[in-house]
Amino acid sequence: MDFNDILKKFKEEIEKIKEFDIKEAKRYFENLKVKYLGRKEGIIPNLFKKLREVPPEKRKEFGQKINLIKEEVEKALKEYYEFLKQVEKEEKLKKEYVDVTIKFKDFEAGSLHPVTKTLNRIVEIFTNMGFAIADGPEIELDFYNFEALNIPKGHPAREMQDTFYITNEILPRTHTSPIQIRTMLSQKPPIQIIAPGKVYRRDSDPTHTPMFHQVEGLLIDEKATFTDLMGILNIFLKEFFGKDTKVRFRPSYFPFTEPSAEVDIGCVICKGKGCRVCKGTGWLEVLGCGMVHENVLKNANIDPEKYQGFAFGMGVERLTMLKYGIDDIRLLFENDVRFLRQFKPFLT
Ligand code: 2NL
Repeated sequence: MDFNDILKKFKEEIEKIKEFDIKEAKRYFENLKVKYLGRKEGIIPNLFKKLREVPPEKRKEFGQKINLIKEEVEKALKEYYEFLKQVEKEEKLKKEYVDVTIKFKDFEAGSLHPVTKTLNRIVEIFTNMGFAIADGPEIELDFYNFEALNIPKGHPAREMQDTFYITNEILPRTHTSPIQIRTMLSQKPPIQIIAPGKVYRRDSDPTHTPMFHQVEGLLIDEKATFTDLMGILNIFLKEFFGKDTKVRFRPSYFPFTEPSAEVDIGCVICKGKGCRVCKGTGWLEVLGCGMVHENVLKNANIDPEKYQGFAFGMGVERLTMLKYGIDDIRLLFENDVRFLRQFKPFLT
């Protein structure tokens, strides 16, 4: 048995690996490894087994030679293993590259929901005038939603605003006013905030949904007058509906403001001539407002001798409907893409 023949044969065999594709080469490599080094029948382990039959005086030399072959074989296998790994990696890179120039299916850009757009625009106009944004919980206590706002138990306004009571004391807020009560109780005047958010009322018809959005505003200072309120709302409405918009204030009543007013704009549909939308009056109601009632100031720990304030409130869905000429509020909640597609960014 010539050891050099074994080594020569092995080198020939492993060299052949280059003739195969990577999958076959890997299998061939494993077989070769078993053939030469396999513990049970491998050529080299078998040589070690034969060591016993070798005369003792030659055993050392024989053993050293086998070890040498073993080292050579192991070294070559290791090199080819690295080689296979490299080839495999390159093949994978070739096959799995990412084509960043690939042409894909045309897609349609989405757009913000019209109510979101209106809300964003309202917030933008008031923050530009120095109002900060305030937030609060949607599930409220009776105190913040009614009691503090001068709407005691048994007051007809509690019946007017049909409420989804959870318990006697806990309810989803029916307006965002409780945000302002909480702000007055936690901050010192001057206060100048808007309170946007979802509100809940038991109401459902072409102009009412059980959940809708409101933005209320509140300004408290040593000198805050009804004229300031009129000026701010006049600017807001001309910014929102256009600079030629007509604005008028009508005396009204809210339990939380005194005096109170409702604000109309010239009908956006008929420009004041009278139509179905404005019911022939030429005017559309868009806002409620007033000077904060002194009972409300007291409930919020603000001294009515030192401070005055004004407040206002508006429905975001209502403003959206008027601005875009939508006649049924439910269109804003159905999310029919044929409707929503009409509010692409370029339509503002
Ligand atoms: C409307 C009317 C209004 C207020 C909301 C308010 C809040 C506090 C104190 C006093 Cl904390 N008032 N809010 C005042 C007047 C009218 O909303 O028609 N909303 C849709």
